[in-house]
Amino acid sequence: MRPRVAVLGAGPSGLAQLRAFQSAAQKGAEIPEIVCFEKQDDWGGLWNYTWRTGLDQYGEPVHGSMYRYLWSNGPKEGLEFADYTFEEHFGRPIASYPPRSVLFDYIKGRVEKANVRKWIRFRNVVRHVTYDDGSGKFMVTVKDHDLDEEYTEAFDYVVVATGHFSTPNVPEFEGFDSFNGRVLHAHDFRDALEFKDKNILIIGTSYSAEDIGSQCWKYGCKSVTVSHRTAPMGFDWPDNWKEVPLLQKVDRNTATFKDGTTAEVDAIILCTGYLHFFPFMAENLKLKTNNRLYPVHLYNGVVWTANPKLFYLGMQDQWFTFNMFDAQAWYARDIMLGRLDVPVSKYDMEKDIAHWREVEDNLADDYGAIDFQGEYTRRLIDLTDYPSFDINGAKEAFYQWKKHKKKNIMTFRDNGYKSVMTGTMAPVHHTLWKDALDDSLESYLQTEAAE
Ligand code: FAD
Ligand code: NA7
Repeated sequence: MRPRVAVLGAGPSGLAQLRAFQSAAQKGAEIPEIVCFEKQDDWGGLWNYTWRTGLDQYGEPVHGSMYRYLWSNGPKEGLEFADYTFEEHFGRPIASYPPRSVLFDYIKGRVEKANVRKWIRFRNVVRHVTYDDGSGKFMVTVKDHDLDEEYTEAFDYVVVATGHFSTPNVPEFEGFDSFNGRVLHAHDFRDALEFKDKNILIIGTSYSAEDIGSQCWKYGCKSVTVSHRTAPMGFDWPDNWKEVPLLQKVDRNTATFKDGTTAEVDAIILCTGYLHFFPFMAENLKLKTNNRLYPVHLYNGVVWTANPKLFYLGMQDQWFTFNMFDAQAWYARDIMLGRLDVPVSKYDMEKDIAHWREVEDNLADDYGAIDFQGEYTRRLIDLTDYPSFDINGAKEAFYQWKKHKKKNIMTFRDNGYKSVMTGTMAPVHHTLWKDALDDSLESYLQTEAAE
C-alpha cells in the first residue's frame, strides 16, 4: 500500500509541501498519496483576499487577515522561491515591494506549473486529528461543505500548515463596552478608507500596527495614535502621528493612557497579534506556543517530537517566509520518503530544541533574529535537494530594509534590492508608495505611471 500524507491547509506552507513532493516525483521518486485539505474556495492562504469578516458562508471562522491595499511589508528578495523566481513568473524583473495581488499571482504561478491542484480538496475543513496507536495511523475527520458531510480517513503522516496569523488575540480595556465608535482587531480590518477623516487609536507596536496605521495615513485618516505595552516603535512618523503609553481606559470617545495623557478617538484597532490555534488537533498532538522563532516541541522547527510522523510548517515568527517554508517542506518530505532520519530519542530532540531556544533568548536585536532565522533556513536547505541560494544575500536585503525603514517609514517601499536567485537588481517602481493608491496587479506591472 502506498503511504498516505494529509496536508492541512493550502497556503504558502501547504503548497510548499505539495511542490516538494511533486519535485521529487518529477525526478523519478515514488511518492506517497497526497491529500491536501483546504477550507477556503481557493489556494494561497492569507494571500487569497476575502472581503468577509467574522464567519464565512458556511459558518466557519474566516481565515483571511489581509486587507485591501496591502503591499509586502518586507522586500520580495527575502522571500523569493529558489526554484521559481519572480523573473521566471513575470517574464522580467519587477520592483521590490509588490502588493498582495502580485504576490498571490506569484504563489499561484509555481503550483500551477507543478500541476498539484488536483491533490487539494477545497471547502474541506479539518475538524479533528487523532493518532491511533494500534494501527499507527492518524485519523483525520473533515467536513466537506460541498456535500455537507463529515468523513474520516486514515493517514500515515500529517503535515499541519494552517498558519498562525488568523485567530486574533483580543485583549479588553476598561470602557470598551461603552465606547462610541468601532473597536476591531487587525484580523477584521479590510479597507483603510473606512477610517478616512477619523482619529484612530492603534494598540500594539508590531507589523500590523505599523502597516495598518500607515495604510490609514495613506488613505486620509485625520490622526493616528499608537499605544504601546512595552516600547514605542520609534520611527520618524508623519506630523499627525503620536506614540503613547498603554491605554488605561476609554470613556465615550476619550482614551486615557498610562502617563495620564488623553486623546479623542473615533475608532480603536487592536493590532495585538494572533494565537496559535489548532482546535482540530488532539491534545497530545497540539502545538501550544507563543509567536517566536523557535517554538516548543518541534525538532528542527518542524517535527513533532512526541510523534515524528507529524509535522508543523511555518509556525515560527517570520522574517523569512516562502523560502523558509520551502526549506521546511523539503525537509519534512525527505523524512517521509525515508531519506532523512530524526534522532530516535525524544530526549535528544528536545535537548536540541532547548539549545536553539536558548540561543534565540539571547539574541541582541532584530538583526540577530534575521541572522538566526537565515541560518536555520540554511541548515535545513543543506539537508535536501532544495536549490541552495545566497542566504547571506537575503539577510543583507533584510538588513537594508531595516535601515530604509529607520530612515523613513513612509518611503522604505520605494527602494529596490538585488535578487539572490538571479542577481538582477529590482527596478524602481513607477510611482512612490504613498502616491500609489491603486494596488492592482495591472497597475503594479505597468512600466510607467498612469497619466
Ligand atoms: P496561511 O497563509 O495562513 O495559510 C493557511 C491555510 O490553511 C489557509 O488557506 C487556510 O484556509 C487553511 N486552513 C486553516 N484552517 C484549516 C482547517 N481547519 N481545515 C482546512 N484548511 C484550513 N509574509 C510575507 O512574507 N510578506 C508580507 O508582506 C506579509 N504580510 C502579512 C500581512 C498580514 C496581515 C498577515 C496576517 C501575514 C503576513 N505575512 C507576510 C505572513 C504570512 O504568514 C505568510 O506570508 C504566509 O501566508 C504564511 O503561510 P501559511 O501557509 O503558513 O499560512
Ligand atoms: P505580532 O508581531 O505578534 O505583535 C503583536 C503586538 O501586539 C506586539 O506589539 C505586542 O506588544 C502587542 N500586544 C499583544 N497583547 C497586547 C496587550 N494585551 N496589550 C497591548 N499590546 C499587546 O502581531 P502582528 O499582528 O503585528 O504581526 C503578525 C503578522 O502579521 C506579521 O508576520 C506581519 O507580517 C503581519 P509587546 O511588544 O508584546 O508588548
